[in-house]
Amino acid sequence: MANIQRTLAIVKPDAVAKKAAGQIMARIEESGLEVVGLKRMQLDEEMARGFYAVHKERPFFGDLVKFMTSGPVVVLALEGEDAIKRWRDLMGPTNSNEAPAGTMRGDFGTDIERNATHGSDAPETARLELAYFFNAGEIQGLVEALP
Ligand code: 3AN
Repeated sequence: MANIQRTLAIVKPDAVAKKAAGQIMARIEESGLEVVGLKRMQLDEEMARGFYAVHKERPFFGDLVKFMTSGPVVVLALEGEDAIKRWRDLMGPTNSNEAPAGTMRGDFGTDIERNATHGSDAPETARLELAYFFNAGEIQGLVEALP
């Protein structure tokens, strides 16, 4: 049975600054995933802290917030069969130093912090993360029944 999902992708400030957002979107579309929501925005500290709240006790939290607010991001809602895993596979591992060529993090990132892209890791986080950035009506999904 088809497992159509939505997931949140973020083109992080490093990749936007490198003008890689278009290439990243092209690769998403070539992979067969659909971009069903899209906005470019500057995160403020409150937005970034809230988004990464699960990491707030981690030693890298302050740096992460600083990086994510260092310039504009492009936030995307993706839809397709197994979209969550497919987008994470396209991104590659968290650490860009370990990410193979051909992956987003391998090709456009620098290290574990400046790693070019974000992707939700599970259906529940995808729902929460999409709702964090998109209002009702800002996602034009192909599949009616999805939240
Ligand atoms: P992923 O984004 O691959 O799911 P998480 O959820 O473990 O990875 O981490 C969230 C973000 O926090 C990462 N994308 C990365 O930017 C940052 N991060 C994770 N671990 C570290 C670390 N050890 N040092 C600096 N930044 C980190």
